[in-house]
Order: sequence, then C-alpha cells, then structure tokens
Amino acid sequence: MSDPKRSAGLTRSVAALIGGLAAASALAAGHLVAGLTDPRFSPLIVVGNAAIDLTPQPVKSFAIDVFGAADKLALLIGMALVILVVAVVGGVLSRRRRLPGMLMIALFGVVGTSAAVGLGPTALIAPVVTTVAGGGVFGWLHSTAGRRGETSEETEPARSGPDRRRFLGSAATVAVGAGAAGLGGRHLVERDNVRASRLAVERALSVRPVESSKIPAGADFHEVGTPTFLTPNEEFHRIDTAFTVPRVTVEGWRLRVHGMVDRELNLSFDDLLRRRRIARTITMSCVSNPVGGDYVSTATFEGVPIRDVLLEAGVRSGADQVFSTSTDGFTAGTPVDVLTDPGRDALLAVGMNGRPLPAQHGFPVRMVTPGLYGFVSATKWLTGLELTTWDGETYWEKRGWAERAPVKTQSRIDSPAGFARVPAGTTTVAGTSWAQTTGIRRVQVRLDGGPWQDARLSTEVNLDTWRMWRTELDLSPGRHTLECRATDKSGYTQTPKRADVVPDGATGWHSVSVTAE
Ligand SMILES: Nc1nc2c(c(=O)[nH]1)N[C@H]1C(S)=C(S)[C@@H](COP(=O)(O)O)O[C@H]1N2
Ligand SMILES: [Mo]
Repeated sequence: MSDPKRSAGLTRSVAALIGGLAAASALAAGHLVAGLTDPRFSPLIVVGNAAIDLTPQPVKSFAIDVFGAADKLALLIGMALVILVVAVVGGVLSRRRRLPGMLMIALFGVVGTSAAVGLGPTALIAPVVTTVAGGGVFGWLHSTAGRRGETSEETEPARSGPDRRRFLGSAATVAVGAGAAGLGGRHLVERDNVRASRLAVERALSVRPVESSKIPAGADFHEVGTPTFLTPNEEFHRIDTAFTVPRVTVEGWRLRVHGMVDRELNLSFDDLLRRRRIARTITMSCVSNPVGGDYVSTATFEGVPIRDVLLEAGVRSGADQVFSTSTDGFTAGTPVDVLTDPGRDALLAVGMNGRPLPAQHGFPVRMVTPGLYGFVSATKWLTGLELTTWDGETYWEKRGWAERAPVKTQSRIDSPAGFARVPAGTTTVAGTSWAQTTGIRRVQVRLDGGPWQDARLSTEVNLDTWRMWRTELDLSPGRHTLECRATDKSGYTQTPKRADVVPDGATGWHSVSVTAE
C-alpha cells in the first residue's frame, strides 16, 4: 500500500518521544557499561566532570554557596535536562527523515569518544556503547513509528490500531529497558567496593570511637546551640571537585614520595601502617567558608606524621613545597616548613573519630594540616607527595586562589539564628570561634553597635581546634543586631573589613539580626 500522505512524517509528540527515549537509553546503556568496566567513563560522569572544569570560578563558588554539598546533584539534574531538551529537538527535526537525529547522535558519539581517547582501551567501551545504543534505539523506534497506518497533515495519527499499539509497545519496552540499565549502572557505579577495605582498616586503627570522643567536659555549649565539639563523620562538611566519590581500595593504594628527595619512597598501605601513628584533634576549615558559614568541622584524626615520612625520604635543600596529588586530579602545594614543623603534626590520616576515613573524606589516606585551609593542605585520596620548589601551579592556584593560605581567625554566632524571633528579656547568645595553631584568647559580642562585652569561652582542647563561646544579652522588644569578634593569642582581633573568600579566605564580623517580642 503506497500512501502518499505518509511523507507527512511523524507527529511532533511521537518524534519528541523518540528523541528523548533514544537519549535516555544511550545514557543508561553507557552508565551500565561504565559500572561494569570503569565508573569514571560513564557518559554522565565524563560530561559532569567536563562541566565542572569548564565552569568559571565565580559560578563555581556561587554553586557551592547556593547548593552546598548538593551542587553536584544540581549539576547532574541540569545536565540531564539539557540533554533531554537537545534530544527532543533532535527528534522533532527528524519527523520526516531519520538522518538529522542520527547525525546528532553520531556527533555526540564523536565528542564523547574523543574525550575518552588516551585514557586506555577500556575508556572507549562506554562511549561507543552509548552511541550505538542511542543510534539503534532511535532507528528502531523511528521505523516502528513510521510503519503506522493513516496519517494526514492536519490530523493526529490514529489513536488506536495495531501499528499505534505496536509503537507504544516498543516505546514502553525501551523506557523500561533504559530505566533498568540506568538503575543497574547506578548500583554498580556506587557499589561500595571499599567496604572490605574499610573493615580491614577498622581493625588496624589504634584509636577507637570511644577513645576519640574523650573530649573534656565543657568543650562545647551544644545545649545552647553551638555544634558539638567533635563533628560526627556523617555531618563533617564535604568540599571537593570530584563528581563521583573516588573509590580507592587499600590493596590498590600506593603513595609515592619523590622529587627532590634523597631516597624515593613507594609505600603500600601496610607499609604506611607499620610507621609510628598518632591521634590529633583538629578543626578543618575551607577557604570558601563565608563569614558565618559552616564549612568548618572538627575530628580526631589518626595517622602517620607527614614529617616522619619526609625525613625518611630526605628532603633535599632547595625543596620548599610539597606538591600532593590525588586520584581525582586535584593537586595542592603545601610549604615543606609547615609539614616538617615538629610542633604542627600534619598527618597522613587513616582514621577519623575512631573510624576509617569515610570514602568521601579521602579513604584510604588523606592529608590533614592544622592551621592551613583545606585547598592547600588536605588532599584526599592521596597518591603522591612530590618535593619541589614553589613554581608548580596547583589546581586552585590556576583558578585564582592564593599560594599560601593560613586559616584566618574567625568567629560565628550560632544562636539565635539570623532573623529569629526570640522572647524579649535575657537571651543566651552562643557561637564558635577558631584560630588554628594560635588559639583563641577572647570573644566579644555587642548589641546594636554598643560596647563590646566579653563572652565566656568553652574549655580549651588544644590550639588547633575551635572554641565555643556564650553570653547573656538583655533584649528590649524590637529588632536588634548582634555582632561578634574574636581575638587570638597572638593579640590579633578580627578586622571588621569585609573580604570575599577569594583568594585567601573571608574576613569581617559575623552579624545577625533578630527580633525580640
Ligand atoms: N582529592 C581532593 N582533595 C581535596 C579536595 C578535592 O577537591 N579533591 N578539596 C580540598 C578542599 S578545598 C577542602 S576544603 C578539603 C575538604 O575536606 P573535607 O571534604 O573532608 O571536609 O579537602 C581538600 N582536599
Ligand atoms: Mo576548600
């Protein structure tokens, strides 16, 4: 039967559905194959990482501010929407002929595959499967839909009939298949292949959770709204550029200490554990923490002093930077004098609050350096320490952040929260302050720009950890502004001058506005 009206092509909605389903199956198939081979090469992850790399720094900081740890999920959803829109447009352009859609899939295939070229043969499997699946599904659905009965330019195609049903059946099969492949892929990509490793490390730790929580009484004012002194691992802030959490096993881990050293070291995890281990309670903070922000947390870390390992390797004279590397492509530069300072105890940490490091905090081994922001000193999923001079450019330096970044003295009001309504009269104000390696001498609070009054400080645990504070203020009914500022043990008092987080950390006083009634 030769029906001239058939050349009218597919309806717009069918064409759009075909485009969308082809894209969804392509990504799902690629994700599944990546789960079976190497998660790094999933099309979603490859595109996601490229998007993170291409994102201009201000947008990146904005995303971190707005989405916090959920920034990567937001990126994933955004990417999925963009891909869907492109696919739907591709489908609609292919109402009469398959070619435009096929060309678009081929183009995506070439881009995806070329991104994987040079990463080894397994890297090519996922993009190739993605492309073939996309093209196959598109072609198949397109011909199934084209085989239907009457069509006319003006009216919708028959809403019933065997051909229509056949197309809907095929579409449903593809949707279910794509869903299953996508879920299977997600399961494989996120499967905890480091679980067995973590159990082995658990047994090797010398600090147990109970011991690590032996913090003197009065170290926090949690009862009036400050954080607990130790941050539970699950609540510890997480900052990194890794789109998926790297899953590094203990068996696969090695640390190379090289560059300007007398003897290069190449340590397995067992080699590392055989060395002297210590535990230190340290407050870590991120340079992207705005005034009043909560990218600051405290844990008891157990690990091998970096100083021991560097002395063992023998640092040659002239080397003043340790350039650290990681499985996720992150790099950091840390001054040798800080890492070898016997009073500082920078660690190759394996334990956190009596547990093995969680995967998202760098399992199996990360750096922790008291007194420096994380981006210059806290490399997670650590793979190498290269002794060098200061001319190497690190991940964040290339993006406009500072080379040296000691943590700035800061304080924050935790309670009452900004814009809170509180009963008029005596109100407890409480918060946190930190000045790692120096220690906090005093925190002061003032009401509506009036005189500063000293707050009561919590018990000091050590100079590398935060110190909570509390005081009472008398609030008359109405709106009030509360401000705080800390003075550290060097005598420095926080400047009121507001500075942005770029390039080396925010300054300014935290202030909150509350209403008493
Ligand atoms: N491998 C790797 N290590 C990294 C990062 C990263 O992106 N990749 N981010 C750094 C930054 S900017 C900070 S603030 C700390 C945060 O450590 P956390 O996530 O355990 O709090 O890790 C540092 N180490
Ligand atoms: Mo950071």
